[in-house]
Amino acid sequence: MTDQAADRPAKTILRALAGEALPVPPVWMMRQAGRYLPEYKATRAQAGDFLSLCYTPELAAEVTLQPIRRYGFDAAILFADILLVPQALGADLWFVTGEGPRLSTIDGPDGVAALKPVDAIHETLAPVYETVRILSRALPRETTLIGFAGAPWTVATYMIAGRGTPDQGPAHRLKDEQPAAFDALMARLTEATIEYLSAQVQAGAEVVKIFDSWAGSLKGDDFDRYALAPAKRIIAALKARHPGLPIIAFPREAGAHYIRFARATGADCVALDNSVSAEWAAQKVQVDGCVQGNLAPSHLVTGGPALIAETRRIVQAFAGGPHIFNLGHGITPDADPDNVSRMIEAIRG
Ligand code: 1CP
Repeated sequence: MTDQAADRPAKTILRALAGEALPVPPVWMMRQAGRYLPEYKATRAQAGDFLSLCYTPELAAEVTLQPIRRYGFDAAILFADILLVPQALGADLWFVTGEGPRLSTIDGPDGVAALKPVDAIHETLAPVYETVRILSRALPRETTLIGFAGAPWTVATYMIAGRGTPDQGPAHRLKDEQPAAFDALMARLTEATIEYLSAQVQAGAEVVKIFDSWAGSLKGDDFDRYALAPAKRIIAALKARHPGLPIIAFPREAGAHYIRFARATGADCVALDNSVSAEWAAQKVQVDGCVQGNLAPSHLVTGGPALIAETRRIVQAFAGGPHIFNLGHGITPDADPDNVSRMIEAIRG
């Protein structure tokens, strides 16, 4: 008699992250819990506002589980936000409906000096760890739980400007005009990110992902110094504390830098935005390990034959190596939930 439990293959996401090319790639979506889902909107209304949703473990766990129930994704991503870390370091944070996040701003050394020490973050972030604990008990056994944080550069862009910016101008100015203050902020965020992700792993996260959404605005040496080096430091520290922990990194719009980033940071997987072609990335990036991506989120709004053709093309392009199917960026609120089902059907056939 074979032992069914022992025979069960390891979770598909973990197999892909370990370097296995699977006949059907595992799939999840960035922002899979979100406003395109009516059940998300209902739970968010129950929470009152976005931050209350993030800090109420039962409700944050509920919205994390909603897309798993509806679609059977291979991974669940913790519901939280990258801007909870600045708040835990003492920044004011609020969300303006229909506009996005607002924070108190940092424009020099005094602002950095006023931040709380890294050890203090757990006080604010404890509910997030509780969400992870609830999820690690509640998820189906085949579903992988992904924790996450923003990368130091991306988080710094919001802390410096006090909001999202099209070109990250204020952060570039602080970096170029007051490098000591900027470096101190980056150092504090790098250490806070290590502590935050490590606590998520202790609570039950099986994989962590580092989102550097604005890495593309770092050019030349700046990319190495402020995107590649912090990622390398965070990954090395996490792997020293949690041997074997798989890590996904997303240096969005890194372009040709993706190749060096994948080799140099020690990430087990790089997430690809949709500005790079799957065929290029298969040749240049996937040779160094697992890749994740890279369907343009707009296809989930427009649907039709283009959604199916593009989904199949990406699956085909990456079929020769380890691949986790995902979008090139987050799904948008105007996406049609039925198009997500059609995408999954095109992947799993
Ligand atoms: O109205 C609402 O309900 C809030 C919309 C929303 C959601 C659903 C925000 C505000 N954050 C989130 C959740 C979130 N954010 C997750 C949860 C898990 C999931 O993917 O399902 C994750 C991983 C994030 C990460 C995040 N937040 C990033 C990095 C990824 C990316 O999309 O580039 C960034 C840049 C943020 C900041 C942020 N939070 C929210 C918004 C609208 C933004 C972007 C602001 C801007 O445009 O600059």
